[in-house]
Amino acid sequence: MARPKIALIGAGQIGGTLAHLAAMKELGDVVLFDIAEGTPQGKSLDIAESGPVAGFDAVMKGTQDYADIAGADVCIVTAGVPRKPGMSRDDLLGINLKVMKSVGEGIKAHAPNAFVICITNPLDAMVWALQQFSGLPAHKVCGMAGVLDSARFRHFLSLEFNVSMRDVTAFVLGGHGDTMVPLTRYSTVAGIPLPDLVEMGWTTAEKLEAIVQRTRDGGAEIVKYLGNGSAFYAPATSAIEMAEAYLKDQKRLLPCAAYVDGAFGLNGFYVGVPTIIGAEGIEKVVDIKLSKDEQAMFDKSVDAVKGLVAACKEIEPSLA
Ligand code: A3D
Repeated sequence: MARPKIALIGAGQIGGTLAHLAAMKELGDVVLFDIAEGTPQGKSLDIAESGPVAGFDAVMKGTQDYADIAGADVCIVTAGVPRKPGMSRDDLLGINLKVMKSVGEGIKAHAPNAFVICITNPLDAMVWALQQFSGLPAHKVCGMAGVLDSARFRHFLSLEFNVSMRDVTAFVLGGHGDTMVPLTRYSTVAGIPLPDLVEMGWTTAEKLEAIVQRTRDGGAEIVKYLGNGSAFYAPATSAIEMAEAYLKDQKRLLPCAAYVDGAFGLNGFYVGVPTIIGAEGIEKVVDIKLSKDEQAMFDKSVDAVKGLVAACKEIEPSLA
């Protein structure tokens, strides 16, 4: 049986890391597409040349031609521009919306059966636009943010509790922006919910609130350090987890930006929610119960995403 085909649209910092991870994990053959001439070719050749040492079998190809993504099983989209210090994700909307139009049309023409994972910011609005431009079924188009935001939360919690990151589970829902909703009640250390750990004296409510805020600011913290781009190792690792769940039909329960129609009181809207990812794509949106406070935070986050979607419709009337 032929290996699965993974198309990476955008061969920048995240795209290159995705290609390396996909090859190292032998998820399939990789096509790296970018408008920057030479970049995808150079990165694919470099990764291919690591193959004999690392010991993986995967064909790597760099291209400027959408025809090369034909028949891709998975497309991961990072094309566009990242933030610079002082910018919010929302400042990228105008320029990245145009990029989503060309990428959506390329996927529609050459890889209409793919499972598409968008990473380009502002995430929730871009994944919505990408689904509209590509015309693919909504359950086959999703966005990566919740896995990353939850990973950041898990990392900070493991430092606070001095326990292995593997034993910390966490849920971050809502839009991928300043209004994201880290759910402390659904986050645990080996099953012990965070509010119980506060009662047990492992941490204080104040410290927990500071960790929640650091999670919300997690992207900006890295943008500030790097000075000329945004995070790429953890974002790429998170998207690869989602791609693997699809390719291996793992039925993973992962938070991601998915099309929600009916659950959480939403009708036809992309936002970060718990989902099950398997061979059918987004197989289910898991409608968990939220407390009054959590629902209010979630609603605020949804309103922020609605504002971005309205801005997209103003810029690109064909989306209205
Ligand atoms: P970067 O290293 O600049 O790579 C982007 C690549 O896209 C560049 O190589 C460009 O040449 C290429 N590109 C631009 N326009 C097109 C086009 N029309 N078609 C094909 N390729 C094009 O950025 P990056 O990899 O660091 O980040 C990529 C995106 O991910 C940015 O929008 C970031 O804001 C976003 N991002 C999202 C998260 C989430 O958690 C959602 C995290 C980190 C970064």
